Amino acid sequence: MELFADPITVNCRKVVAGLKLLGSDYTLTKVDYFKGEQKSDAFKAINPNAALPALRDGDLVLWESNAILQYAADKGGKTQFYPTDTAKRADVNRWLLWEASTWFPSCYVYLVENCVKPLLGGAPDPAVLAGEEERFHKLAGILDDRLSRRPWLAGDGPTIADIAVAAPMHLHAWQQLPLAPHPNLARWMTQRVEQLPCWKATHVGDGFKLGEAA
Ligand SMILES: N[C@@H](CCC(=O)N[C@@H](CS)C(=O)NCC(=O)O)C(=O)O
Repeated sequence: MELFADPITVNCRKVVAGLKLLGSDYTLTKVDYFKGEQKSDAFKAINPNAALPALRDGDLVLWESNAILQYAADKGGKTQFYPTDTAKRADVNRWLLWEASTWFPSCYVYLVENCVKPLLGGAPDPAVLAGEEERFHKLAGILDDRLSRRPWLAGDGPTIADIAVAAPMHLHAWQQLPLAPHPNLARWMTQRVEQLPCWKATHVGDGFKLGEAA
């Protein structure tokens, strides 16, 4: 499998960490996000959305990070991380869909305002951040409630759902995500997800610096 990605971005880090969790065999072809290489004609022939990541496996060309995780898990027969039991799989699928449609867009506001804008010489817009607060706390509250009763989002161990939902908050300190009212969510992130070898190996630090976590 050939993965086209820039491991500093949310959805690429998600897939790189997920493939490591799954033990998948793949090669990484770097597409430089900040150089805008995802917008090149060559890359748009692979993903017409001009967005990262994408995967090629023989004749299959796949985009959408969560679809890539589902495919890699099924291909490798990794039922521990993506169960085949109908109800358990539906539970994981629910979190994958919710992450892409609902959770990522909310966390992304904090990433753009508090990380990307200052890095490019701008400043966060307090009105934009204030406007996101209510939605963020509603969504974080859903996760916090779920994680008050279980160590991982779905099942007794980590699944691709944990990797997917953690990715949009991967820079939570630099993003200044308001996690204080959500202790179960914060604990899951810092004491569960961030302790996984696949997460440590794909560490992204402030300033979008790559390198193994301390
Ligand atoms: N739903 C897509 C979202 C992909 C996406 O938005 N990727 C970002 C990087 S995390 C991107 O490349 N955006 C294009 C751009 O900003 O030019 C997925 O999960 O793969």
